Amino acid sequence: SKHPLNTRWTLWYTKPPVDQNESWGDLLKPVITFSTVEEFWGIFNSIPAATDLPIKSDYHLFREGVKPEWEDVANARGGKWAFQFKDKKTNINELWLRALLSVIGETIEDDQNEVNGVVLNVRKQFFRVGLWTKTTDEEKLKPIGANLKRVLKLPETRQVEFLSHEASNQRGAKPSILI
Ligand code: M7G
Repeated sequence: SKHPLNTRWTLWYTKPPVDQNESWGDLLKPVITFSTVEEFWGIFNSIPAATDLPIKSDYHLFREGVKPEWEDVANARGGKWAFQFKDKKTNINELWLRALLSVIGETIEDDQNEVNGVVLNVRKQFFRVGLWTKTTDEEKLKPIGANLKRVLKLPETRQVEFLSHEASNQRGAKPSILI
């Protein structure tokens, strides 16, 4: 028998632009929706690993019905905890899998339903993992940020940064919370 997850999840992919005319909306597409542990592994084992993705692509894993955009009502008043891995020796494939499992297993938060999804950005100089939340409420966010640090195996001396989506849209935005 299959092992159901608490909620259904949709994997999205952002492909790198081939020309300047392609907008964010043209590049972002849903790939597949699933609701069991077994389906998750089937999908994970058949899609390219993080290290095989082209630069400027993203994976997004979000609760079904939530688009991985600031504009979605579930995201609009929230933000993201993020960390950039700049060291080429980082095992990003393992860390991304750990992030995915903590989100679909909902071990990244205790019962609050504050996490909407998780994003992997593949960029020229780094991989960024971002954990998207419903709120910007510091009391609710801090334990989630601390869990993300543990999931990403970050030492105490490294910090994850929280930025509200509202602030992300402004130039020179500073992280509002560090943990
Ligand atoms: P990014 O992928 O979050 O980070 O944003 P990066 O700067 O490291 O690449 C890159 C660009 O993608 C933004 O400046 C926006 O033009 C676009 N973009 C990213 N996100 C997450 C959104 C979104 O949620 N909504 C819209 N409209 N554009 C977005």
